[in-house]
Amino acid sequence: MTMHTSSETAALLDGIRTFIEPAHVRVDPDSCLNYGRDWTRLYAPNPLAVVLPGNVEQVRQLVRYANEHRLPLVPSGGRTGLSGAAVACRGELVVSLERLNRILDFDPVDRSVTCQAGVVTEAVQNFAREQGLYYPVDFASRGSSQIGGNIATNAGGIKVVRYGLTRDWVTGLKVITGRGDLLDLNRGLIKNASGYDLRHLFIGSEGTLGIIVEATLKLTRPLHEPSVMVLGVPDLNGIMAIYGLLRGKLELSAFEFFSEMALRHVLKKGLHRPFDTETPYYVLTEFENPDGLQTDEALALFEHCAEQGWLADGVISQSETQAKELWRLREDISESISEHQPYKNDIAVRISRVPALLAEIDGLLAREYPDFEVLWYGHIGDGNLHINILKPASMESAAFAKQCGTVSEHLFAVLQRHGGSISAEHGVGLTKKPYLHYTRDETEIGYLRAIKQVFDPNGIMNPGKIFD
Ligand code: S2G
Ligand code: ZN
Repeated sequence: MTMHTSSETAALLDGIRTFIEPAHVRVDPDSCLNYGRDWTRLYAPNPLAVVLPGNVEQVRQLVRYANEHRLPLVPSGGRTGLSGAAVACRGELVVSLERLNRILDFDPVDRSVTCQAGVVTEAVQNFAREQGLYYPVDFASRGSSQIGGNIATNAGGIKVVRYGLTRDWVTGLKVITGRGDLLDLNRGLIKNASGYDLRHLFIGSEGTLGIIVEATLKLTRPLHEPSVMVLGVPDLNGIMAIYGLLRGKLELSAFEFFSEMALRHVLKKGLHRPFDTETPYYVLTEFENPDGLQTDEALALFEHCAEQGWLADGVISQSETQAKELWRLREDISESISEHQPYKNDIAVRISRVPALLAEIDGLLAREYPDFEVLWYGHIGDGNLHINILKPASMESAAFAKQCGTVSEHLFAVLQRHGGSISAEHGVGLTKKPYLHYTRDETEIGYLRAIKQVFDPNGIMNPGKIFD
């Protein structure tokens, strides 16, 4: 990374101020701290400056200027990422898209909305609801994450079992490539067999190929009166047996799990147990239940699972309010444990491999982490497990991260044998970069580098993220 003298830095920033308003070229410590990091707390933010372009043309000019001066750029959305992809810790220029925050178009025939990258996820969800439609990509950080960042990490969340990932809902994408070219990709078409679909390269690219500035998103009909069931599960094996039964009978929109240890952290924040029975694991599932017509079926399935010994207790929501309260038991986990600086795993295997993987890693983690609190939760219905190891208060962060990193090698070796991914939805960024080879082999990583070379020949786009 080129280090600049203070006079060189001043000249560089003055050059930017010739095409971006000076008020939006910031060097104050607060801006550098807040815009230089994401939700990981493992890296000291250290950006050269923070720039907030006000339109697509300014983004394009900035990328061209950055190429001319070999100035590394870190695109920045809501900075809710958990792998360090939006961290600027090596003198990069942070490019915040927050001023590009307008919903530009809606077409009721296409059932699509076009918005700028800086629109907050929840604003898109609310806009869709106002049109009588639904944007079905949903997760706990919806109130602060931005559409551009969701696309750059191909965000998943809690409805993937029915609606898939962000990738499945992007029908158009405007990007500024690392060369400073504006590409208008797919333009909202459902069908377009005109060669490589470059849109899908940018989805999940974590800012390493260019900057997403605008997206056209498909919308769908709303869920009809979803009901939520929370089930008390005695052991991990029952979870996927329950899933196999329910998914064939109910229109599931979510199938999540969490451990008793995870639940206790949420309960400490004032929420109530779903029922009196305490079990090692819990399942939270949501299914469409218009006019309550599926309730009898759900209760019959519950009885069957109980007879099989797969569950020990359960509750089904009787109102939208209760459904929301039950969801909080799952969705509040991440925030409830953040004070413990958790080491996060976000792994995925094919659904068919979940039981075998659970059996192998349950023993491994108990053996490797005898003294740490290990929390299990996640989107088990799509094969995605979040395993968070809480840092003991007495332990230094660096020593803790080192020890967890060592255990990760064992965990990822098991994962590799099951054909899994070291990162299901949080991306690779900086935290998972050392382990990328467990999921992508050297030949494949060579192709990733070659693609980056095409879109970002001067290596200014989020350098050091995903791979070096
Ligand atoms: C979740 C949120 C981040 C985390 O709760 O599903 O993706 O791992 C996570 O705490
Ligand atoms: Zn998740």
